[in-house]
Amino acid sequence: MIRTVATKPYSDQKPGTSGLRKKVPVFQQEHYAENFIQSIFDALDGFKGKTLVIGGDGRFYNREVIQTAIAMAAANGFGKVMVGQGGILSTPAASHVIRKYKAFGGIILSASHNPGGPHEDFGIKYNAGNGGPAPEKLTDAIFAKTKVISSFKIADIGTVDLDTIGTVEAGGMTVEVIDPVADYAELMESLFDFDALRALFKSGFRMRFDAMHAVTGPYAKEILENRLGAPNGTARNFIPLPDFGGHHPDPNLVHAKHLYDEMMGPDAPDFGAASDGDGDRNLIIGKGIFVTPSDSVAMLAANAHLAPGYKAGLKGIARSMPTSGAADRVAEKLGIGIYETPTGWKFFGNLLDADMATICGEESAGTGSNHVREKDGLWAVLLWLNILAARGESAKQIVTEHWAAYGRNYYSRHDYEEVETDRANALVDELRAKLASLPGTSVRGMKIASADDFAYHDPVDGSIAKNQGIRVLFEGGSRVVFRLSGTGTSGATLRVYIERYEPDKSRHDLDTQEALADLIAAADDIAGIRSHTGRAKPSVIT
Ligand code: VG1
Ligand code: CO
Repeated sequence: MIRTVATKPYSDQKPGTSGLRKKVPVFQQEHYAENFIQSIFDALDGFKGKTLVIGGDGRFYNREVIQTAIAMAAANGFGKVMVGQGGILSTPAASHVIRKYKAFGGIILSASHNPGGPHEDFGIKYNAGNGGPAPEKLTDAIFAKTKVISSFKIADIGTVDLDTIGTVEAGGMTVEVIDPVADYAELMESLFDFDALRALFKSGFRMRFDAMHAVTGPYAKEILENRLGAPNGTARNFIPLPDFGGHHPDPNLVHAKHLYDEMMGPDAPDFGAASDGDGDRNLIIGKGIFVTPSDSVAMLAANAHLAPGYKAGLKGIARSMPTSGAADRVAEKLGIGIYETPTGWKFFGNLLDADMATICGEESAGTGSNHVREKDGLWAVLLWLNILAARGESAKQIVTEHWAAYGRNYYSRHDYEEVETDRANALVDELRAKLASLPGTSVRGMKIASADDFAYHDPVDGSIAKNQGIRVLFEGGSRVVFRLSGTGTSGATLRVYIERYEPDKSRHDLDTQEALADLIAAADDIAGIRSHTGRAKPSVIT
């Protein structure tokens, strides 16, 4: 039943910020997915007879690759596969299932916030037994295997029925099709005060949750409407579609503009939220106020003790380097540790496992805690709801009170998408070459205090990750950060992160782009963004 199939390596299977992401036609090349999956198994040790969790965000090509992964898991000697019904598991739910059932690890099929469809994006990533994305050491080992692979193993087991919950035998291995929502919903119920949330909705609290035709639809329907009693229609676009209805399932102010407009409108609901393709990101918009993800992680950390799951307080907070320093001020006030990591959730795993951090966050709309080892979109939404219920205040009140207490970190990210790779690399190379000469010089009247290429020294395992983003820090704490995206699938995406701290309460209601105008201009002066990219303005501003 088990076949060993000869294959040739592909040279482009290096995992990025979050797994391997490519266009669907790339994945459809002969043995492309098989090569990568076999390379994952080849880089692992000791899984014979153990359990592998498999699930995806439901995008185009999900079912095909799931069948392949199941047949290859059987051939490689796994004892059991647990797979979400219909091939569905949100990223945080997969993380939870791996942990709850003590699986050896999991394969998550997703390209997250990238669009889906026959000509759009697909992705594969491996999560380890702690439920978290493979650390760099493992992704490097997987990449090394992809370069030398000569065969893969697959079992002839026919097509597994992914739609019927239950257990079947296939190729000497057990396949259990599980309800993708049940375990996750139960976990949320253990962390948050569901009675208080039911009472909130009963009192007439109105909410909009936009699942963007991506994986969180069934989760939001079950938790918000069925369990918490929010009115029918609270969850929008809740049926996962293989092409996300033709949209980018990226919950930001560009791709979820309709939600933003509704929340700023005259008859706005009390609270608006959205999640991305694989359910690990969150967009939070209160009635009349957008909450930046960097602010959101700070505000959630400051108030987390109001939710039952966090009433003992936090051990520490971790944020990715480009995320604003708002969370640092909360950590300082709470007297707990603050950790600054490179971009990508895989860097939080060690801190969470070592119980050094309880809440983690990224400026890209990712927030999560030690309940799983991934960022978690609905979790962030439920924690916000729990805080709103406990404080009896609006999101806007909570945000403005937070700024008054801690000061406001004006923050924005400018993305230049699909820039020619050579031009983007030239920008970065040039910038790197002049880093040493920048400190002490002034741009637009602002003095540069330091400039470097961020390197992370993991305090738990001692590993070092270099070249994780170029930072230019000004006197007074303002900064601009430059890095190239590791999740895009065509050309290069330049991300420019801009931040300025404003302690003065009377200056907390400025327009963000205006408040940052000097720094935005300085970023262009320093890096020559326009001349290098040939773009007059960013493609996306968040
Ligand atoms: C982006 C974000 C990063 C996030 C990653 C995965 O990476 O900036 O913060 O962890 O996407 O998110 P990059 O390398 O493109 O900047 V998800 O929701 O796409 O898995
Ligand atoms: Co995602």
